[in-house]
Amino acid sequence: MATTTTIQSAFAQDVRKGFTAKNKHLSSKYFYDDAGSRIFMEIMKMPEYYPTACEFEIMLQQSAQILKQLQFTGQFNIVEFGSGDGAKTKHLLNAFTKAGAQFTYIPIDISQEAIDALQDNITAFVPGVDMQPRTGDYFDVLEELSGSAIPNLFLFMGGNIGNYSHDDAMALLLKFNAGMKPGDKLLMGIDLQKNPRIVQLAYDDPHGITKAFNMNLLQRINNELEADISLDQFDFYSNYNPKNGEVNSFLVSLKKQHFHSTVLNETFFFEKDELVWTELSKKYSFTGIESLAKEAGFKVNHNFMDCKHYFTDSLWEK
Ligand code: AVJ
Repeated sequence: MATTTTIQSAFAQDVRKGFTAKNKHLSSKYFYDDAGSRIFMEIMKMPEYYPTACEFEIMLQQSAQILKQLQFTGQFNIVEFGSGDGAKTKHLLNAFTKAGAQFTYIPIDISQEAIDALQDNITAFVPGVDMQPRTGDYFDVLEELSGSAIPNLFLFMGGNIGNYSHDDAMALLLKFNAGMKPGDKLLMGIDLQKNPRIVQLAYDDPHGITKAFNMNLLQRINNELEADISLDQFDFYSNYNPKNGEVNSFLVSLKKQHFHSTVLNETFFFEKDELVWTELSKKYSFTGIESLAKEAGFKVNHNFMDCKHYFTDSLWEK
């Protein structure tokens, strides 16, 4: 009998695994296809979604203090993990340049398109900046830099750490730490615990943009895995628990139903009101930040916060 082996994408495999699990789930990393990235840009423009404006304020107003706190004397590298469009980072680079700092900016992103846009954006705003962009894996670049004696500032902005469970965050931070030498710094965007209504509204907005962001996962399954999901048979639910700082987001099946994927050659079944967990967005307390840093082998140098104290760019030292 002939056997056929089909090599399936990570997305296909994760949909198969996540949609047959007892508690259905799909990783939030799959939000960011082209359509999803456009929806995320809409989220960042919403007044309810405070993290973007907060981190922007920190970059605009406190970059000179951040530079001072680094206590780097000569030439250094600024290595950014997941650089995006540089809208916030360009203010940091601009302030550093104006203060006379001597650095090479090394943004790393998986998307070449993102890197190209970033390069135009940064060079227009910070003329003469020494920029050496890379596409691909963060840890390949970390490995590459590890032989050099030049101090590094690593940037992990935007609050992406919030998408990681404690164990996954620890695994990531330990990998960062392993690629750093003593004295290297990590500046990480972290969303802080605050009035629960403010957090709830940011992740369950009245415009339905966050709902569309989540529903796009189903559209993506339809498109890429040739599935026949009726999007109007699913809803979106998001909830902030101020006791543990977790926002958890879900898709909700509005009826007992199934869909079929031609690519996966499989049918997936849902009960009425069954959930698909799509995202964790964890909010930290200062003690939570301290213990995370300590457990991963870092010392917290300083928390740079916006004026409302909603968000911190936390500066850590190895
Ligand atoms: C890009 C991961 C920081 O969790 O706040 C926004 C993504 N999800 N609204 C976040 C997101 C819902 C965002 N991060």
